[in-house]
Amino acid sequence: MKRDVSAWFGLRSAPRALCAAATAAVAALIGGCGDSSFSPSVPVSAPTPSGPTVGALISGTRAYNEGTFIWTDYAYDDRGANTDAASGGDRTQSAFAGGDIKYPPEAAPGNAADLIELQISVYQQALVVWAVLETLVDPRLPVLAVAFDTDRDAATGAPSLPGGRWPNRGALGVEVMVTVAASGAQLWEYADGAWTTAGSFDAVVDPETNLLGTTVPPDLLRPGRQVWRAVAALGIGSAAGTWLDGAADVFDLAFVGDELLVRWQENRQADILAGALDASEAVAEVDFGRILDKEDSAIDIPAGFSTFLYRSELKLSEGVVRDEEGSPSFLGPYQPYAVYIPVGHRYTGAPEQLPVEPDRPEGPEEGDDAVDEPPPPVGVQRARAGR
Ligand SMILES: [Ca+2]
Ligand SMILES: [Ca+2]
Ligand SMILES: [Ca+2]
Repeated sequence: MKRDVSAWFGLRSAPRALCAAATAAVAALIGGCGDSSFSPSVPVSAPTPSGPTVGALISGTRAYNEGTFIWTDYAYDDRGANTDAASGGDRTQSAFAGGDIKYPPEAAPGNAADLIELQISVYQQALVVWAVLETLVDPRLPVLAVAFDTDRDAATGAPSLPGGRWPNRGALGVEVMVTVAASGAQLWEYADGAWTTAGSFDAVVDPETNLLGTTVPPDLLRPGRQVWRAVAALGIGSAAGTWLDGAADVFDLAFVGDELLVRWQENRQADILAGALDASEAVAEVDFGRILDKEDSAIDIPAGFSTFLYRSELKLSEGVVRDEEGSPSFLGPYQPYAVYIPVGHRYTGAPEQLPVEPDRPEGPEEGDDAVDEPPPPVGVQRARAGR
């Protein structure tokens, strides 16, 4: 479902036919978008993921899943930059750690820019980007940017994303960026020290499935089988504008993993957003050859606690709502829970029997006839991860 948000942004999504015309015109202007055998055509639209998530939902992990590169984010880590760190507070202290950015009142019930899963795929040579959000009530709010360092050289391209709301430490080096909002999707290019828009096309922002995404017309950009470095940020739009023009905040990043099991697992992300940790910590390599080959990679998670996400079937109101005492209720469908992987075990995604060594009763020593037949193991059924 796509809603008219022209009252907010003063914009209206261009009709598909107009987008096609604009796309062809831009392609003719910029040229060199890929191999010369390709003819400009009407933009394609990849099917909307029905899941809407793909794969096991394990926070802080990357995987290739049968044609989709997936990043699974942490839930409720949409707390933006650690401004305490930026102002000299000790970020190793819990009082100062983590993000400090609050949603404005017009973003009620909050949690409006909380990435759960980012999916990158290819459909008929076109780059496809989908984001699943924890909360998507007002389609005017979320604004997603996925930027690519196409030459895998941080020294070339844009050092930062537009808007200045992420004062990153270390250059991102991104050449192109795809943005998705209810007002439409755009491809941006960085050249001669400035970002410019290379094309506008349709976006999906769906409060029913909590999905937002787009298919980039292949006339404008085609990843082929290249390996690109990627960075993705989620913020909001307001009546004054979006985070991409500096008028609102960035709340969440993709690809920042290895978070401690404290707060909302956003300490590293909040320091990256504050410029206290290097931006390269928020970059992932995306291998489009592995996507085209429909590779299904294993998720390697270390022994110890990992955060999994459970998608509730309950239809709640979403957002973070506080009662009269100020106690919050977290009403999005994706609920985090911790899973402990014992040392010596690997997560495979399949149900597993964990043998438990029973207390050996007093009795015959090993080698006696009575212990030749070992007792059956006590089975512990470990729940299948994800859905
Ligand atoms: Ca998140
Ligand atoms: Ca670059
Ligand atoms: Ca995040």
